[in-house]
Amino acid sequence: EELTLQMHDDLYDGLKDEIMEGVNILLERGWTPYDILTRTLVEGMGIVGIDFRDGILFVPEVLLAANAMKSGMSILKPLLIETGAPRLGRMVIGTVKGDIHDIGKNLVAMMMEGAGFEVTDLGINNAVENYLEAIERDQPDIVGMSALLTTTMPYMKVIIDTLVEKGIRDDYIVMVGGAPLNEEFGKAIGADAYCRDAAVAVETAKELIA
Ligand code: B1M
Repeated sequence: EELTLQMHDDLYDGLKDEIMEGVNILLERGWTPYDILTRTLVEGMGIVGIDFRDGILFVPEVLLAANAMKSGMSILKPLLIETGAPRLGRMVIGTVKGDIHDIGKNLVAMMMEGAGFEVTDLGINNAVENYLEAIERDQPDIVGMSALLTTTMPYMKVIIDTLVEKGIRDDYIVMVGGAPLNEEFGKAIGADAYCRDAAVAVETAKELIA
């Protein structure tokens, strides 16, 4: 599809209005919100990520791309959240301390809500205290953590270790995700599950909560 390629370019160039227009056109063409999300926005951000890594794009450009992606997501959000599904459980999710990447975490939160979970989104840069406070307040079934940096992912273990110390680790399903993580890391830090993407997060949550 030509428009998806165009949208990859528009995202790369941080063209917010064009991204919003593209999303609306694809919706009119009958694309599902999920397909639009994965095939235009997530794929497009993958391309941005490669050139960011290779020093072709820099932070200001990537920020523009991220903002364009967020405006596209804002159109899709109500469509993804809209659900007649019965409430399946509660989740608290946040990006861990030192890390300000939030697009993936936002996507997981949206898809979880769409699947019928009540989600408290703690936002970015969360110290363990933030998780503890939210856990106490909301009594979630699931605690979700996101990290996009190799330097911040170890902090997930700090959070899990704190839950263990407090004797409440087993009261919650702990799920982790983010581009630099893998299955092995999830196991090593004592999480219940590593989730490769938002769809896997939803499936895993449903499985583990049943
Ligand atoms: Co950053 N950045 N960044 N960045 N950035 C990465 C992560 C990087 C891989 C780029 C690169 O070099 N190729 C690299 C990390 C390298 C490393 O650690 N080894 C990097 C770097 C270095 C940095 C800075 C240090 C750059 C600098 O300042 N010199 C800096 C750090 C700031 C900080 O956090 N302290 C920085 C800043 C930024 C921006 C602000 C410019 C911007 C973030 C904007 C925002 O989020 N609001 C940004 C972006 C956009 C990226 C890339 C290009 C894209 C991330 C993204 O949004 N992807 C990224 C490159 C990449 O990831 N390949 C990169 C789209 C999103 C849908 O995917 O987040 O992976 P993702 O989420 C997926 C899954 O991972 C999973 O599901 C999601 C949806 O399917 N998932 C979960 C994620 N969280 C989950 C939680 C769960 C379950 C599943 O819980 C249950």
